[in-house]
Amino acid sequence: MGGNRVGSKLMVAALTVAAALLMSACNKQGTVEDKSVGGASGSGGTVSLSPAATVPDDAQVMTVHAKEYEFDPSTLSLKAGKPVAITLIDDGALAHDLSVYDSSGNPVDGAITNANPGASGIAIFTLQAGSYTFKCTLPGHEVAGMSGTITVK
Ligand SMILES: [Cu+2]
Repeated sequence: MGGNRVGSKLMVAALTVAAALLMSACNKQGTVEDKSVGGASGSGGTVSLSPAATVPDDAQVMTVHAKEYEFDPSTLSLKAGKPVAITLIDDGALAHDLSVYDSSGNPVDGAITNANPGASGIAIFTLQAGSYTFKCTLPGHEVAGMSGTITVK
C-alpha cells in the first residue's frame, strides 16, 4: 500500500525535475558567458556548468548551499565595491539557482548562477553599499523558503 504513495511522489518529483531542467535551459540562454568551449559541439543532452570563471585575487569568496527549500547561509554580509565570488553548491535533489536583486527589486548584473543536484555554479559580481535580496527563481522555490538577504557595507 505504501508503495503506491511513494510511486506517485516519485512521479511528482520527476515532473518537477523536468520542469526545473527546462527552466534552467531557458536561463542559460540568457547568460552570455561563453568563453571558448573546446571540443566538438552539439553532442546534446549534458549541460555542464564548469566554474572556469576567473576569481579576482581580492574577491570575497562565499559559499552558499542550496537544497529543498532553503539556502545556507541565508544571510550574507559583504564589503562594498569589492568583487564577490559566490559558489552555489546544490546539495538537493532538484536544480536550483541563486539570483541577487537590489532594494528596488531589480536583478543585479551578473549576480546569478545555477547548479544541478550534486554540482555547483559560480557568480562573480560587485555590489555597492545597501541591502539586497537573493532567491531561487525556479517556480515555487522562493515561496517555499529559498530566499535570503545580503547586507553590503
Ligand atoms: Cu530552488
